[in-house]
Amino acid sequence: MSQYVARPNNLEAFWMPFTANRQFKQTPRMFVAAKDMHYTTDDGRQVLDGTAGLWCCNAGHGRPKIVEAVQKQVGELDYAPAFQLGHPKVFELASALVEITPPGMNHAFFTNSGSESVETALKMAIAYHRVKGEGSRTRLIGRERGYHGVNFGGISVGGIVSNRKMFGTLLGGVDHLPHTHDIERNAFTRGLPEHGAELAEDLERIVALHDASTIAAVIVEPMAGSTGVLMPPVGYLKRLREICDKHGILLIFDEVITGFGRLGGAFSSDAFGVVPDIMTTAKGLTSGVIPMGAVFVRDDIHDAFMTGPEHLIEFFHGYTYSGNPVACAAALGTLETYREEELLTRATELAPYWEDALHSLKGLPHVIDIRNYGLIGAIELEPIAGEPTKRAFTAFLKAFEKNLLIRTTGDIIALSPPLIISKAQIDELFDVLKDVLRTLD
Ligand code: PXG
Ligand code: PLP
Repeated sequence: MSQYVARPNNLEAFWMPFTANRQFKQTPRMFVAAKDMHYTTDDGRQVLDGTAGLWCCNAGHGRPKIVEAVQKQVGELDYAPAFQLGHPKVFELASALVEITPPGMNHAFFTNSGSESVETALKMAIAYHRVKGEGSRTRLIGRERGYHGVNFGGISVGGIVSNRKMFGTLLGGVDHLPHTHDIERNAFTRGLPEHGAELAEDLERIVALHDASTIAAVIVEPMAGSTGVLMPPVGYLKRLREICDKHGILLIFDEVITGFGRLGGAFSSDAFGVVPDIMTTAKGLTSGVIPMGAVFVRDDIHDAFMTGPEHLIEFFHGYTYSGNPVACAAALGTLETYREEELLTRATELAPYWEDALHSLKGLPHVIDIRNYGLIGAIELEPIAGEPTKRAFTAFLKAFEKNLLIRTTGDIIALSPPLIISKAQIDELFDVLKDVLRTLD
C-alpha cells in the first residue's frame, strides 16, 4: 500500500515516552494525519479518536481557526525573548483566559506543559507564604493515585507508585491524602459517587501531625484522570476547601485534564462549585496543537509578590518558551473555536447521552465498574490473576485493530473524546468497544 512508505525504516534512535519500546518497535502503530474526530494510520485506516489524543485535542483535529492562527504567527513573529521583553499575543491571551477563569483569579503564568505548570504552582505556593512572612510553610500535600506530571515536584506530590519508585527520595516535606477510589461502595455510579466525602477529613490528621504553620499547599486533581478517572465523592472537594481555609493552606487544583471543557464548563469549579486558589492547566489550552500550559492564580496571591523595588524581578521562575508567540496563537485560535462552537459547555449537553451509552456496557465480561462525568468515562476491568494491566492492554490493541483509539491505565479503560463528537460517533465508539469486550479472555 502506498501510504506504507511513510513508515521510517529505523525506529531505534527514538526512546519513546511511557511506552513498551521493544513491543512497539516490533509492531508499530503509526498515525500520519488527523482531521476532526479521526486519525489516519500509515496503512490508510481511519481511527475514531476516543481519547482526544492524550486528553488534549478537545477541539478535535485539524481545526481551521487553529491551523490558520499558527501558520500566520510563525511567519510573522516566530519567537520573542520571554524574560524582560514581551509581544502582544501573550498579553491578549492572558486577558482572554482570565475572562473564563473563576472570579478573582485574574493572573496567568505560562509554561510549556502540565508538568511545568505543576512545578510552577508548587513554587508559587511556597514563595507566596514566604513573601507574606510565613517562610515556615514549605510542606506540600498531595494524594495517593494523584498524577501531577513527571518532574520531581510533580512525582513527589503525585501518588502513582510506578512513577515514583525508581527515582530516589524525591522532594522532602511531602505528605499524601488517601485516594477516594472505592468500588465496593460506589461501583457503577453515574456522576459523582455518593460515598467518600469523609476522606477529606484526613487533611485534619495531616495538619495535626505537622502543624498548619509548616504546610504551604494541598494539590489534587478535582477529578483524577491519569490514574483511571476517579470522580470526587459528593461533598469531598468542598470539605477540602473548608479545611484549607481554616488553616491558611493554599488549595491547588490540577486541571490539566479537567480544564477547557472536559467536565462541561471551562474549569472544574463550573461543574463542581469549588474554587481553588491556584489552577494548573495545559492540554486543552491549545487543543494539543502546540505545547503550552498556564497557571492561574488568585489576585491577592499575585499581588503579594508585587512589592519591593519596582526594578527588581518579583518571581525568580520562568521558561525560555513561556508564552511563545506560536503557542499563544494556537491558544487564541483554540479559544475562538471553543467560543464559536460552544465547546466548553458541550460536554454538559452530551453528558446524558454519553452516560447512557457508556453504562450500557454494564454486564459485559470482566467489567467491574463504570464511571462518568461530562465527556469522560472509565470502564474498570477485573485484572487477569497474576497479570495486571494485560486485559486492558489487550482491549486497547483490539480496539486499535477495529479503528478505535482508547486509552488504558492499569486495567481501566479511559475515554475522553474530542468535544466535537456526534451522537452517531458515540454510538459507533461503544458498539466497537462492546465487540472488543465480548472477545476478551
Ligand atoms: N497534571 C495532570 C492532572 C495531568 O493529567 C499532567 C499534570 C502533566 O502534563 P504533561 O503535559 O507534562 O504531560 C497531566 C498529564 C494518560 C495521560 O493517558 C495523562 C497525562 C499525560 C499523558 C497521558 O493518563 N496527564
Ligand atoms: N539548561 C540549560 C543549560 C539552559 O541554559 C536552560 C535555559 O536557558 C535550561 C536548561 C532551561 O530550559 P527551558 O527554559 O527551556 O526550560
